[in-house]
Amino acid sequence: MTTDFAGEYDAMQRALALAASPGVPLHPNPRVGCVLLAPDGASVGEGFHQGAGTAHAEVAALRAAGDRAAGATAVVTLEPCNHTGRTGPCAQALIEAGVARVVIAQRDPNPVAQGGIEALTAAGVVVEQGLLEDDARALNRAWTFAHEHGRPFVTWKFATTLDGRSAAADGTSRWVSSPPARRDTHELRALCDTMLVGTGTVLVDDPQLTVRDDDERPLPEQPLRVVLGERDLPPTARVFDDAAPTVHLRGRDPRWALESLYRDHGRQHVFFEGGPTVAGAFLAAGVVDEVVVYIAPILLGAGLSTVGDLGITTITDALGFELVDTTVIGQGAEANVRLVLHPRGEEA
Ligand code: AOF
Ligand code: ZN
Repeated sequence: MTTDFAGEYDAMQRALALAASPGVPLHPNPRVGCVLLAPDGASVGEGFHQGAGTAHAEVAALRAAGDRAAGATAVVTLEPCNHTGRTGPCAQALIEAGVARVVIAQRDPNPVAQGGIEALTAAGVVVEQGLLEDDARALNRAWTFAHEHGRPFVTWKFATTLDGRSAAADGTSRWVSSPPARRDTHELRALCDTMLVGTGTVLVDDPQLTVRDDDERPLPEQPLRVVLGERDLPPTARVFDDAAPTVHLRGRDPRWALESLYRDHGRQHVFFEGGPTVAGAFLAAGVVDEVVVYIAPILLGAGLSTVGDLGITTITDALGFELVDTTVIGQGAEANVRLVLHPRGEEA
C-alpha cells in the first residue's frame, strides 16, 4: 500500500468509504473500515468488515500491514471491539501488533462488544474519538439506533390519495400507488431486516410481505415477517408461506413488540406498513422514527383514512414532521410523489 494521506481526517474519509463498499450487508453487523498510517502519513494497510462471521476491519487491516503495523496509527470508523464473538477482540489484536495510536469516529453502542477504548488506554495506546463521528453514525444508522434505544428503528410507509385516503369506501385499495412507486417500495424494504403489519392488514389484504424483484419474484434474502395483534390468523394466510420466516406477536403494545424484536430476534430496522389502527398506535407511542409516503394524484372523497384517530381535536396539537426528501417516482400517468419525513425535533 503506498497511498499517502494528508492526515487522519483524509484517512478517516477513506475508512468510511471502505466501510461503505458495495455488497457489504447492512445487518446484523455494522459496516466498519480501518486504515493503518505510518508516522509519515503513508498507508501501510487497510481493510473493512464484510459481514457477520468475517474478519473485523482492524484485523483485515493488520493482516494487510504485517510488520509495518508496529508504531502505526489505526484510523477506524468504530471503536475496536473488546469481546470474543464470532471473531476475537480487535483491541487486543491492535495492542499485540504494536499500534501506537488509535483514532476512532464512533464509540461502540453494542453492550456486548464495548470496552475497546478502555483496554487500549490501559495498554498505553493513545486513543482519540469523535473524528467524523456523524458520518460514521449515519453509515450504520439503524444499527446505531437499535443498540442505543434497545429497539429497532421504525420506518412507516404508506400510500395515500390527495385527500389522505388509503382505500375506497368499499374497502378496495389495490392499487393506490403506481407500479414504479411499488417497485421503489421493494427497494426500501430490501434495506430493512423486518417487515411489520397488524393482524387487520393480513385479514383484509392478505399480503405476502416479501421483497420482490421487477418480475415480482421474491429475492433470496428476505426480512423477517412480523404480524402484530391479538386476533387469530388463518394458517392459509400468505404471510405463512415458506418464502420467509414469520412471527405473530400476540399483543398490542408497539414498544413491547419492538423491544422483543430487538431482544429476542436481533432486529434493527423495521419497515412498517400498518393500516390506520396500528399506525395510530405506533404514532401515539412515539415509535415512528421515519415516514415514507407515496402520494398518488387521485381523489376519492370518501373512504378509509391513512391513519386512525390520534385524539387530536385542535390544529395546534397536530403531529409535526420535518421534510427530509421529496422525489417524483415514475412518469406521466404513473408519477407519484414520495416524501421522506422525520419526527420534528429529533435527529434520526
Ligand atoms: C470492530 N470491527 O469490523 C466490527 C465490529 O459477533 P461479531 O464478533 O461479528 O461482533 C459483532 C459486533 O462487534 C458488532 O455488533 C460491533 O459491536 C462489533 N463490530 N467491531 O471492532 C469491526 N464489525
Ligand atoms: Zn472487532
